[in-house]
Amino acid sequence: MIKPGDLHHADYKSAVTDWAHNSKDWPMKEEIEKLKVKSELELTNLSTEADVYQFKSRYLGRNGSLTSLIKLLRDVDPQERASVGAALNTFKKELEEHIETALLHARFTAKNQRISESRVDVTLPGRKLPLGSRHPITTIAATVIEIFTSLGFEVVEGPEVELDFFNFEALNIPKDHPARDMHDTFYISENTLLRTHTSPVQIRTMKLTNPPVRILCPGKVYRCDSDISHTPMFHQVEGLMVDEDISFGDLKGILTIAVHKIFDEDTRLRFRPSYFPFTEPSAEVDIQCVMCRGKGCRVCSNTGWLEILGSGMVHPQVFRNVGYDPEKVTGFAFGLGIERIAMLKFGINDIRLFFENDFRFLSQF
Ligand code: 2U9
Repeated sequence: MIKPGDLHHADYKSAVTDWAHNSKDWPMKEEIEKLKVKSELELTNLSTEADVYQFKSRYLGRNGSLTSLIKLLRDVDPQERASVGAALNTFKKELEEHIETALLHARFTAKNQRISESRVDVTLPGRKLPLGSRHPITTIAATVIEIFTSLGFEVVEGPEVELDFFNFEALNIPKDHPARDMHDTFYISENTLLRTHTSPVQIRTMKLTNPPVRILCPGKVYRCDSDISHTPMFHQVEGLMVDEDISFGDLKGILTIAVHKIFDEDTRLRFRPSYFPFTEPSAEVDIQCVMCRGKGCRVCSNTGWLEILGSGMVHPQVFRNVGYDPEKVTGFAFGLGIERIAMLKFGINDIRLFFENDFRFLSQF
């Protein structure tokens, strides 16, 4: 004879019903005990929350094993019904408590598993954040500034929008000079313009202070020009040294030290006569070509030399224009373009690359 305890849950209801209706030799309490043993065994095998809910539905669901037993209570001998009912009730309560405990356990286990799976390994190396770098123009400007400040020059800055007087007139640049033409200068009005060099900063400084003067004026300057070696804005560093008895020898000495520090200690340089309205005499400084070491190449137009800066002794008229007595003081001045130095040092052949902000270019520095 098939007994209810031998059956699977699906067969359970009908088998137990058959038995309850057909047989009186199968005590209900024994059946409860069997189901209890079976449920305890199953309870030990539950691991996930889903397992627990399935278990609950197998025993306490509408067609569950215990629910089926409870439904049979009305067929039980009336004398035994109360005690069987109490036994069923106790079993149901125990089962509900076990289910609650199993649920808590399953949730706890699942949570622990989630935590251990997502645990951060603090010994792993951190993710590298992309690190920016200095713009090559900033690097060269900083190098030049460091060299001259270590030689006793003080950095002074001034406005980029200037008066014609400070940018041209005071610097002895005549009215008919091509630099004053609309094609070379960005005019804001008849009398105001974007400075074409940082020289007006030296004029302003001299008008405000008495000699001695030893200043360095870095900054942006503007010229109406654009091609492979010119941009409408570029950076200059200009310097001025004024005192009693400053000579062309001082100019040569200071600029030789600076050029050797900017390039190489054994870089050959030469002072070549030139002309600027604001200096007399004037000289341009050439270095031996950094590409061919003087042999002659495309970069130096086969001359073996590269022009890197302009210089000269401050013109007496410039001193008069700022109220200095040219009989009492002398001085030298110089100017260099930062982009040009950067192009030579880094081997860049197009000045426009500095301002296009192409990451492939910038990330090389
Ligand atoms: C005062 C007196 C004299 C500054 C000077 C140069 C020569 C010069 C160029 C270099 C390359 C400009 O950037 S560039 O295109 N500069 O050749 N500049 S002497 O002379 C001064 C400045 C201020 C009061």
